[in-house]
Amino acid sequence: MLRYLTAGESHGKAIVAILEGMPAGLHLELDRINKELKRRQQGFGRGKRMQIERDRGQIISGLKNNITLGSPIALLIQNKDYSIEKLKKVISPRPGHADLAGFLKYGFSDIRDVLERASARSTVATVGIGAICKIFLGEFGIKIFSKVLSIGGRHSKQGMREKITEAVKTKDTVGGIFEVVVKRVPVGLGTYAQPDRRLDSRLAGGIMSIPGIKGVEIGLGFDYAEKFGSEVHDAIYYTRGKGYFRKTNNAGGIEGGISNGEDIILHACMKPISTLLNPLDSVNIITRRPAKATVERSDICVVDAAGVVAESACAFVLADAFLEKFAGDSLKDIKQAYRNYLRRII
Ligand code: EPS
Repeated sequence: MLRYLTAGESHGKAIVAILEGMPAGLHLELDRINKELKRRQQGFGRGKRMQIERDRGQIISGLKNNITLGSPIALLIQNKDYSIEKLKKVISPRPGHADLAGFLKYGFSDIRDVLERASARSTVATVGIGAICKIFLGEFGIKIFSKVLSIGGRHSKQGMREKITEAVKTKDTVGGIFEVVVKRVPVGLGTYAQPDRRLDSRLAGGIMSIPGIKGVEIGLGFDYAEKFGSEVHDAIYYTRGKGYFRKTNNAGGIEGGISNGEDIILHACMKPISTLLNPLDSVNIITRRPAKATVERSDICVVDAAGVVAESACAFVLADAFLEKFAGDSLKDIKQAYRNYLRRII
């Protein structure tokens, strides 16, 4: 239904994304996209690059007078730090990064050719696309939020800040866990009918595609493994007018690969950034002798930003699943299909 492609190197001219399958008739304001891009740049522990960039999108196709045409939407975000040709060669791979595997896979002589595309800079495109999907979902009252739950094992706001400050002082990095919540999702997005169409596998895949993510949980997640069925499954109730509902939401809004009408709740774990100012042991790829890993400008902690990117990844998956269920070429047709469906199920 919906698909997108991104292009661009971290220090290339720009990051580009093309979104295809957005219906005609959706009102898109660039300001809304730029607000999301700005949210991605924030958070305690970001590096110097975020002081250089002022990420702003340009929509270069698919829109007329701020209304979508149903044709592909191309979004371009320029890099202020366009310097790819001038940057020094990288010869000691960073443990934890794509550096070594990418270098061996593609047969490069400079690890920079890996890291320029493997960089989390590409998440600008995910957020741009996600912002458009959020505007679409907003037409149906669906809203997506995220928050950081812990940093380096600390759960209080003060504790999280302390952990990041400690990482800055010790020239280290730190990861954490964030939560994504989606509200007012209708019953029936995704399906058990094929493994690749399950909503849970698609959401988990979307979040796992963000650099640095090492685990995703839905609802109770790994805690399910420690309980009896009678303790965890969400009992079903019905009231006239309100329809079916639950008093608990351990399933995180998804059962059998289908949204069940409750909030969708996801948790994800982000590893500490792999560029360390106090580098780990590595190997020089030219001499193959021991060397310290490359030190590049980077961030100390990006869990906050990862939450924003994950909101976007989820927005794309949900917009795709929504269009699958309520297919139509124009927003008007989709709204009609949605109304008919709600009338039937309540
Ligand atoms: C990022 C841009 C990058 C990094 C970071 C995220 O900019 P630069 O490499 O010029 O400092 O700050 O990327 C990574 C941490 C990574 O591992 O790739 C951004 O725009 O978010």
